[in-house]
Amino acid sequence: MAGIIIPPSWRIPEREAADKAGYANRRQFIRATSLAIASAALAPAGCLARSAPSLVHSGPLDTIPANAPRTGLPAARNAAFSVPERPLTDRVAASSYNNFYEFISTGDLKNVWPLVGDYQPFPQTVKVSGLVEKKFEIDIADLIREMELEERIYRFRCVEAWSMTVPWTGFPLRKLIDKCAPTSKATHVAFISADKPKEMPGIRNAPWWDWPYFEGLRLAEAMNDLAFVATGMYGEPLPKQNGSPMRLVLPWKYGYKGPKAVVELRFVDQQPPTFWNKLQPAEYGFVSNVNPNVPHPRWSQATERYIQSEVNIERRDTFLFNGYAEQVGSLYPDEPTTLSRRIR
Ligand SMILES: Nc1nc2c(c(=O)[nH]1)N[C@H]1C(S)=C(S)[C@@H](COP(=O)(O)O)O[C@H]1N2
Ligand SMILES: [Mo]
Repeated sequence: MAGIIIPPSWRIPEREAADKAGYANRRQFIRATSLAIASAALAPAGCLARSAPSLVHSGPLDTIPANAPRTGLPAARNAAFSVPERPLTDRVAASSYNNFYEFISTGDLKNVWPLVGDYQPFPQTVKVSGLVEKKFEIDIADLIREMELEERIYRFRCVEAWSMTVPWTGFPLRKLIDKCAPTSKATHVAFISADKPKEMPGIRNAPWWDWPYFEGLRLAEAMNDLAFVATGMYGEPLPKQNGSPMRLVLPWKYGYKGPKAVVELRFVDQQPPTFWNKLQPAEYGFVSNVNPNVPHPRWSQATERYIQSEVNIERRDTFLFNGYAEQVGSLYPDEPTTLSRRIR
């Protein structure tokens, strides 16, 4: 199956791709291999075979779930959120160069869309738990239909120093949090992603990782006007590989702070653990604001590869808070503004 997918020439060469998985994969491979060998003896035949996901989608834009709600689409653009200094990323590029480790754990890490065939984002529910007035669980399609949708154009910056500009459709995270009614004891909110090993080959093939994906924010960060729940992009429902049925977009933070396929919000009274921080604390902090002054231990963050399309990739300067200092700067009085080695 992999043989028929020809990686486009714009894919970043492996030596440049500062992938987050590389290190952890190598470190954990040995553990995993011995584990696999040990359990192979016990498991029924076939259980550990790398089952190939079914190739039911013919292209990266063909992965929009047929049963995704379309109420209110295309949503009106909110002119307060635009990116004047660069053009939009081509939508094929935004849906064919992705990070979504639930689907992929080895090989061409960014080529997620051919592996999402078995994933059924709808129906799915989101659970609201922890320090809330009343715990509840609701159908995500119902939630999407109920919210007033808007479109916002945001800069998007991955910690691996590539970036895009994406028109997201969705609603402010604050509106969802208001619905959740956290109690006065809640200081943070944890987000938990879908855990569907039968539909997600990356979870099956890397069972030693700490699934499901989990992230978190201080409540004040989550309530900031920029924090967005995306349920669509480019005027359509989210393609599966972009995080259907709903994902967070926090444009002033590195991409990994925005979990995809969120199925639980848990309100807590202390800083929650996060997926990449737990795997690699020396490289991925809890705060993780985009900051050209704070290099990743293995590469600079001063510039980024701006992916406008598959054939148009430019080197650009990275902005403090990804260009959103005015909106979020006051939340981070100690954010380094000169060259620093501090991981936050
Ligand atoms: N559940 C989950 N959410 C995730 C990830 C992931 O692997 N799993 N990757 C993160 C990273 S590293 C980035 S850069 C963005 C990528 O979003 P995109 O593929 O839509 O550009 O999703 C983030 N959210
Ligand atoms: Mo990322």
